[in-house]
Amino acid sequence: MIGRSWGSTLLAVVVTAALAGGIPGQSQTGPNQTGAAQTETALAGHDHLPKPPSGPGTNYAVDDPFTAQRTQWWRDDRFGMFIHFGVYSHLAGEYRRPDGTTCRDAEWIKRQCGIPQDEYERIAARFNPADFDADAIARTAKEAGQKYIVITSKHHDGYALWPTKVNRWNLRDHSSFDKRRDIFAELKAATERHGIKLGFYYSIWDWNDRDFADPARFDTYKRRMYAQLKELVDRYRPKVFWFDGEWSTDRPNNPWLTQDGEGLEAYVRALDPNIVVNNRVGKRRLSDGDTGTPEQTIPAAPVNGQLWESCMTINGTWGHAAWDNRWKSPVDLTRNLISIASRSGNYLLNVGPDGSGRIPQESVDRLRAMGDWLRQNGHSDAVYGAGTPGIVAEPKWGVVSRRGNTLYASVYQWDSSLTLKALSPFGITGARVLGSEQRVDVSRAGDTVTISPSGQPTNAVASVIAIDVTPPAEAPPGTGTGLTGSYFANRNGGGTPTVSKLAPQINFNWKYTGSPDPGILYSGFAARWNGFLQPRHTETYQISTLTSNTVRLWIDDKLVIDDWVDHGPVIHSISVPLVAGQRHKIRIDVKKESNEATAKLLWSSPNTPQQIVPVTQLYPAG
Ligand code: JFZ
Repeated sequence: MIGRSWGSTLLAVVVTAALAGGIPGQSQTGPNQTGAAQTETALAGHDHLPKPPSGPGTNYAVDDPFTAQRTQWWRDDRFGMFIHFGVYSHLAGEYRRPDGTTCRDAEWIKRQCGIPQDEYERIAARFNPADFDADAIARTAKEAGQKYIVITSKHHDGYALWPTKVNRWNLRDHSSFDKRRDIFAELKAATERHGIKLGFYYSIWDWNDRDFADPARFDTYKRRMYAQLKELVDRYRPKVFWFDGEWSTDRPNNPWLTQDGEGLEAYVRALDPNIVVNNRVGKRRLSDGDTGTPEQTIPAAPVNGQLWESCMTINGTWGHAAWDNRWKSPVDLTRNLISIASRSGNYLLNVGPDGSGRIPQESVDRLRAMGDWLRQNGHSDAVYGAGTPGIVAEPKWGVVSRRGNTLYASVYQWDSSLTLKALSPFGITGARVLGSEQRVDVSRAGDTVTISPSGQPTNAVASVIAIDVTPPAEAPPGTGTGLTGSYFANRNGGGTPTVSKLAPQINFNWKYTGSPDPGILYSGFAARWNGFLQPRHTETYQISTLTSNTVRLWIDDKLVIDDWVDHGPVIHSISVPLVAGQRHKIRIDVKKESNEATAKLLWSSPNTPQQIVPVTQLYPAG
């Protein structure tokens, strides 16, 4: 993540420096208490926070996010609105120092421009988003085709946008805003009215809390954070928690560790098991949370091993900056959305309301243009509920998404002859240009499919050609019950297994404190799975292991993945041609020596979006 383009040289330099820090003992101490006084009484009401499971026998993998009912909406919706809003919005991106010089930034302005705490608190005291119109925001999202909203509940400056009882550093207790108003309650009601889901960004890194940077007092901070998250869940029932600020840095020092992520993720799931959690809950690894968070960038292909969502600015900054006129064009923004959907990702597109609470008109205009494209000719079918095509490669002239057995070719560079490379055999029963009566001819030679539209493009952003396909019949679901699991209370998998039991799926996230069985300590163990794997399609599968520590995978007695050196969470993938219905011998060995343990077995194929290998396709040994 580090060093990715921000579209702003200034920010890039600044943030890289910030992230490269993390030198202990360099944490800034400042007069940071006045407006933020966390009294012990404030915590008194939060003594009974949920206690998530942990310890031997715990598997933190709650389900397969690729296929779970819980994540279905998120996988279908594809397009969300990110909102960065807070005290910094009031400055509109510019701080005038007492000596008359100015400094520019956005949501990092307090830190990057060195605004003293007492001064930032005076600025907060003037913050008055009186024009915050939740209904208008929800309508703007709706008209754009955005299906969910993720708003900053607390950014790095620690300022809460809801009336938290944990401290007074919030919009009700420290602002010029109407004390009777609660903008999150307003947004919750408005999003519900318009059928939009609501989620919260929450920064772990906190520049304000006096206990944050002190490792000795960090647990006290964590309790406050837990209490705030419980408030957000109890009051507003969010569908998403989008964590941030999990990285190691200084000024103030960030003591957050992967161990803390284990606890936080389990805690959030204990608050509400249906919440979709991003990977910054831990340390942005494939084993953290449900969703990957590429920032200001679009992956060239589906992310291997995790659901994903690209978050991007609509200009160049997250928080409102009046000077930032680097507005992306509606064409680029719309194509970003289509391209992301064609790679099975989501697009979380940011707006930064100004200090009065209004989304800048330039943003509203661009969002409306995106909605116009989606509404026109039924283009939305190429996006919602659509994902990677699998059976064709991404062409040069645009992108192709797939929903069921229809391919949607979104053409950026129109031509009377458009070729597609087939990655597996399929038939074609028809093709049409959405919003046009023109004839579309389809011909094929080897693995090249040529689509020849007879007329003009229908849209300058992207014209969509729908192609109905018939992939070869798949085998019916198997009758499998899982692999035979052998679990050893030693690190080399020697001797008689301590525990033997069926593993319906290989979908384990034991992390630090969990283990395969209450009788097996997390300090070190080994696991082995034996049995048979049964594909449903005759095609080349990609089989992947996502593991921490070490892994070996054999298919048909052939060692195909061999990583016996202690490692962090990594994914290894191999390609194997398989035959529908045939059973292939499979064996997986993992061991845990220290740190975390994860063991997942995934597959994908041209006609199988990536998923944890389902139980019906796994059979026990013998
Ligand atoms: C983080 C925040 O700092 C930023 O203000 C914004 O909220 C964004 C969505 O998320 O930005 C980051 C975090 C980490 C890196 C870059 C930007 N990084 O590791 O390079």
